[in-house]
Amino acid sequence: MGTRYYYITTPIYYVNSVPHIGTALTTIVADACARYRKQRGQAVYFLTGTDENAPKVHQVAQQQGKPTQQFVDEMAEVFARTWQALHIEYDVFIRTTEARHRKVVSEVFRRLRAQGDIYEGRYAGWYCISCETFFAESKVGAERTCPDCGKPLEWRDEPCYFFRLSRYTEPLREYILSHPNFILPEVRRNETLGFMAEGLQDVAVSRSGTEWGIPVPDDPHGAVIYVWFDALLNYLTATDWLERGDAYLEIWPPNLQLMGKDILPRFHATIWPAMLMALGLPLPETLYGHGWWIVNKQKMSKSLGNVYQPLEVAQELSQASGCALPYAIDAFRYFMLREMPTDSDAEFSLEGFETRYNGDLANDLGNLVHRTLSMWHRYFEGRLPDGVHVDEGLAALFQQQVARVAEAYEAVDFPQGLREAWEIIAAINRYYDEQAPWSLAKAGNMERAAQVLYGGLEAVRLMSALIAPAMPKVAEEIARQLNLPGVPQWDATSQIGALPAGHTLQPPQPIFPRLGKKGG
Ligand code: ME8
Repeated sequence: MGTRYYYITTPIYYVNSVPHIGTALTTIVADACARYRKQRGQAVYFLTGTDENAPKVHQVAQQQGKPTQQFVDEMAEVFARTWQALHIEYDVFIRTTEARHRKVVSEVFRRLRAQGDIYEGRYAGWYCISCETFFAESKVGAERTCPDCGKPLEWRDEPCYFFRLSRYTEPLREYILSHPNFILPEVRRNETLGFMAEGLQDVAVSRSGTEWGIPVPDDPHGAVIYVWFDALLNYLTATDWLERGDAYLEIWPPNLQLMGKDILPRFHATIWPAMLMALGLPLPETLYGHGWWIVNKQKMSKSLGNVYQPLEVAQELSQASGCALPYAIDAFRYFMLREMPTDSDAEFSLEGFETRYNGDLANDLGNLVHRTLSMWHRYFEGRLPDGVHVDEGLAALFQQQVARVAEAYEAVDFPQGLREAWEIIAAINRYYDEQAPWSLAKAGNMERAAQVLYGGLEAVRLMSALIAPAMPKVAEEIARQLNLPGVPQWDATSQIGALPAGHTLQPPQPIFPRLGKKGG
């Protein structure tokens, strides 16, 4: 077998609405994980895409008076372009309307039906078209509204195919209990075990009355396959499982599948692994479910008018501060990761974003880079003299922080990783205050001034490496100002004092202009 890839996925997003800060969160976290792995020299296969076969997608296309295929083509383009604009470096953008995906889904359906894991029955119950889910009479109350989203339900009574999920309750429970990293963070693992406590019920995996979707193979009633059964298989389609013999094992199984908490217990941590068990395929290594962004303590929704779009947020920051757009986009990525909801939900607000921008980016990071390079130019004409090295205490702190950042990034804990990285900036600010390199230079103690500024410069070089998963364009710009050929690989962070005597620096250029006070 050739290269073994680190396989990382986001969910595929429904195309009935535009990308927002919720879908951007999952995608940016995935991108940061992918970039971190690449910086460590690993081969990465990063998959994202769009979920296009849902009846609600068809419904919205009809409301807009567009042929559904045209609508999904246009929306897939909106998603792909948004992710590219957010500096997302995915390897494959999959769409569930692709022929190769339809082929995989039909084949899986056939195999599971042939082995008795899919059987024919009848479903009578209340159906939520928005959640694509059936609910038992006991769950819907007198109002007949969806227990999940609150929208009105419709009564359905139809022949239906079922996936024998109940059969996999015990094997799955055992798997979860014996693989502590299978579901992260731990709250999600507990939620999943709670969800399974009374045993999993067989799920209806076909739908009648819609022509949009992947047809159930050889079905006399013209049913289509349930959109979740279809959508989950995208992760397998992307490996060319049916086409490449054993070569798909270079990619399969996924190392890290990221998603929000809402689609973990019911779908990714139960139906999905059960489908893979039924197919005899290895299960993903880790399913990670983050929390949600809430706005003013409420769920984002079109009707409340509190849905934020990532590019608009970044553009506003760029206009208000004068920060170049690529760096404003990186600032947005930084905010998503620094404040990322992990275990619980987190509040998103423009004020919170602006505070982080002014504090962490303009005052801390931007200022460190700018004042360090300025002093090198002012006192040393931007050229490193002979004999400089980093003070011992500082070098030890750098090494400790780099290790802590790596540990947090590996655990998908970006808030923690970035906090640890910012400790380096805080340490240099203290170091400059204590050592006052400007006074040393004024007093003519150039040897010591160079020594102190060399510590600061190393911090800048390390920061360029440590922020790269979160802010790739800013990292490149810092590397350019340092006159490095590119952002340092992760290995280069273990070597403290890598910039040699004689190395010259580019003139400093501000990256994050401060936002003025409101109205000022
Ligand atoms: O669920 N905060 O697609 P989707 C954080 N097509 N995350 C949020 C969020 C918020 N306010 N709102 C949504 C689907 N998300 C299916 C997936 S995969 C085989 C099929 C996250 O377009 C949500 O948790 O509804 C999930 O990870 C993704 O956005 C869902 O997007």
